[in-house]
Amino acid sequence: IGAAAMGMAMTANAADLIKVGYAQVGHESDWRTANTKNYQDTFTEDNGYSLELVDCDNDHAKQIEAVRNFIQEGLDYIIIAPIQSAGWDTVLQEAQDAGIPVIIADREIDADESLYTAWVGTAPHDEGVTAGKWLGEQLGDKEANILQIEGSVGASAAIGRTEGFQEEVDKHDNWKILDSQSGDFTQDGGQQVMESFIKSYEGKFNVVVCQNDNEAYGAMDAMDAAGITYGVDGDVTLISYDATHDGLQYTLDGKFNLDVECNPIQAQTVSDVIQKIQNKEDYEKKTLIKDEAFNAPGIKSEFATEITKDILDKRAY
Ligand code: GZL
Ligand code: ZN
Repeated sequence: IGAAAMGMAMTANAADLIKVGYAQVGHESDWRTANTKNYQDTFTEDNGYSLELVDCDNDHAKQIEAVRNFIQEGLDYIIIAPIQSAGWDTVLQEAQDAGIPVIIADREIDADESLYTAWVGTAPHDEGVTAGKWLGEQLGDKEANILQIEGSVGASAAIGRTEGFQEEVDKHDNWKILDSQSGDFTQDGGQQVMESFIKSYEGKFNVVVCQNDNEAYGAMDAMDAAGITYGVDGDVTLISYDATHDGLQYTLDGKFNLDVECNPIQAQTVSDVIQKIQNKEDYEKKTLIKDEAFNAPGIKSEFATEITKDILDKRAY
């Protein structure tokens, strides 16, 4: 075809772009930052999209409002990473009535699955089970007095990790979770909760579980300030989740004993679902993003891989 016609075909004008809204949790953690960047790098005009990403600042009401605005704007697709699992039926029904497909991403919601088109995310329950199985393998029949810093209240990522880990705790009659409080997936939250734990339980705990790397950074600061040692050469076994770059660096350095991965690189998988819907092809209702677990060098485990500099350098986030 002539150059002019080719020119027309090549420049996808605004009308051809698929209009996508992403109601993002917020900016609470390095994991979230990596997830946001991944969407911005994937849902580009070159890839045929116009992306409206709204940071909902960890506020459920703001997230509902963002979705309502997407509906008003008549976007083609709405993606939601739900801050909390509860409270979605009404707005999902509104999106469905407006004929806009909704994809739930990253976390889970407590809503009938007929209310959304597809789900792409990870398995926090299994992540919690992995942490518990690894701890059991490493402790043998030694006792565990555990302090847990949970993620954001009502978030499936926190609920799942708590429940999965609890299943493993219940298998050991000499394990006890002394206390478990939310650090809201933030470094400040982790530090504040750990400081209060130290006041109540100093000298009584030998395991700290943080439900994301940023909370673990805060917990390390609090333990450093109290002269409590942790990691492979410390008195306290430190377990974290996310396996972000800095979390794996601490694992490589032996400060974290274990970091259970939760992979934020999910945008391409979501885009693939959208493309199938666009092309009226069959697509999976649910797609699980695979996770691994990494432990400090020198630790042999059936449930985790020894982190190496090489693995760290290859990490996408
Ligand atoms: C997990 C994700 C969680 C991360 C946190 O799927 O939703 O939210 O574990 C993030 O770091 O804040
Ligand atoms: Zn289970």
